[in-house]
Amino acid sequence: MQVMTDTPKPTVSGTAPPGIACDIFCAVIDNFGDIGVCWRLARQLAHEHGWQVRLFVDDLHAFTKLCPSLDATHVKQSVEGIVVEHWHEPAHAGETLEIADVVIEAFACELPPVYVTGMAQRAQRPVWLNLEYLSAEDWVADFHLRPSPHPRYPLVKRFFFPGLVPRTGGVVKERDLDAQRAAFEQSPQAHAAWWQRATGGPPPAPGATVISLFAYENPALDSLLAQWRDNASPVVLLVPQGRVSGAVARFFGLPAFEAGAHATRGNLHVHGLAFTEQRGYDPLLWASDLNFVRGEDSFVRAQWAARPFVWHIYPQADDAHLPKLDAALAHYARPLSAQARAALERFWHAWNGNGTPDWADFARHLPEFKARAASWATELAQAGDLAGNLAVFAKTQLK
Ligand code: TRH
Repeated sequence: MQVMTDTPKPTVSGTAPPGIACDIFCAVIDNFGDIGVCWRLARQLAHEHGWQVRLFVDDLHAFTKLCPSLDATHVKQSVEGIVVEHWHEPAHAGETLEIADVVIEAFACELPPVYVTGMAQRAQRPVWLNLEYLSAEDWVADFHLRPSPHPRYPLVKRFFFPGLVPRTGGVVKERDLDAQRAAFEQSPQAHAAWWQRATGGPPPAPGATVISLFAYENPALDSLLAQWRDNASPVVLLVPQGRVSGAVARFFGLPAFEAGAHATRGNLHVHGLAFTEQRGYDPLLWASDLNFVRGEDSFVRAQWAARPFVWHIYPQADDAHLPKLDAALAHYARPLSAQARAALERFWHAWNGNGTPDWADFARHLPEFKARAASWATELAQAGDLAGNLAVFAKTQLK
C-alpha cells in the first residue's frame, strides 16, 4: 500500500453519512470538457438525487472558468452543496480518508492508491465506476457496465459509458432543462435581455442567421468567414472568447478579438462574447440558429438545444476520432433526405479537416436540419439521462 507523506495519516471513517455519499475524481487533461462533465454530474447527483457529493479536481483554475464562485486558492470548499477538494497530487485523498458509497473515477484517471485500499477495507464495498468519454459507436452498448475485477483486492470496477442510444449510459440532462429552454424561447423579454447582456445591443433583425462559434483552432475557418461575408443575407456570428478568437481577429486585421469586440465586413457581423459560467452557455445555444460546438459537453448541450449544430470533435492521435464523428453522424443524419444527409456529412467532414466547407451547400438544408434537430432531441432522451441512469444502477448495487 502506498502511503502519503505530506498529509496527515489517513483513517477510514466508519459511519456512513445519511444519503448516498459519492466521490468523483477528475483529472483535467486540457480545456474544459473533463471538469465540465464532472461538474454537471456532481450538481445533478446532489440536487436531483439528494446525494452527498465530493468532487476531487486537480485543476481548480480551469474549474473557476466554469464556476466563478469557486476560490482556486482553497484546498477544500463547498459550492452549491458540493464539497470541492483540490486534488493537489495523485496520492491525495482528502485530509481524512472517507470512502464513499459510490466512487466515480472520471475518464480513466487513477484513484489515489490509499483510497483504493480503503475501498477494499470498507465493510460494504463501494460501487466503483469509471466514467468513460462519450462515443456514439455501436460497441459502446456492449461494453457499458462491464465489470473489471481488481487484480489484488476484492473490488470490481465497472465501465460506465455515456452514449446516444438506449442500453448505454446516456448523456447528462438536467430535469428542468427543457422547461428552461421553453421559457427562454417564449419570452421576447428574456431574449432581448440576453442580447443586451451578451453583445451590448438588441437582437438582430429577422432574416439574419445567428451562429455561435465554439471550436478548436480550425484551418477551415478563414474560408467560412469569407463565405459569410459574401452571403446574400446577414450572418451574425457570436464568438465566446477562446481558441478561435485569434483567427477571427486576423480575418478583420485586428490585434485581438476579445469579449466586447464587434466587427463587420460585408454581410458578416461578429460579436466577441465573454466566456460565461457554465449555466450561461445554454442561452447562447438557444439564441442561435446554428451552433458550432466541440469536445464532449458542448456537443451534448447543442443536441438538447434542439437546433442544427456542427461538431468539431476533439482530435486524437492516428485520427482515432474520425470513426466517432461518423458514428454520431450515422445516428443524427439517419432520417434526413439523401441530399441533406450528404451535405451535412460533407460540411462536418470539412470542419474536421477533410475538405473545404461549402456554406451554400449546407445552408440550403437548414430547414430540414432544424426539423431533425428537434426529432433527434426526442430520440436522444430515450437513452435516459446519465445521472439518472447512474443513480439507478448504483442503487441496485448498494442493496
Ligand atoms: O473544452 P472542450 O474542448 O473539452 C474537452 C477536453 O478537451 C477534454 O480533454 C476532451 O477529452 C473532451 O473535450 C472531449 O469542450 P467541451 O467538452 O465542450 O467543454 C466545454 C465546456 O465549457 C462545456 O461544459 C461548456 C463550457 N462553456 C462555458 O461554461 N461557458 C462558455 O462561455 C463556453 C463557450 C463554454
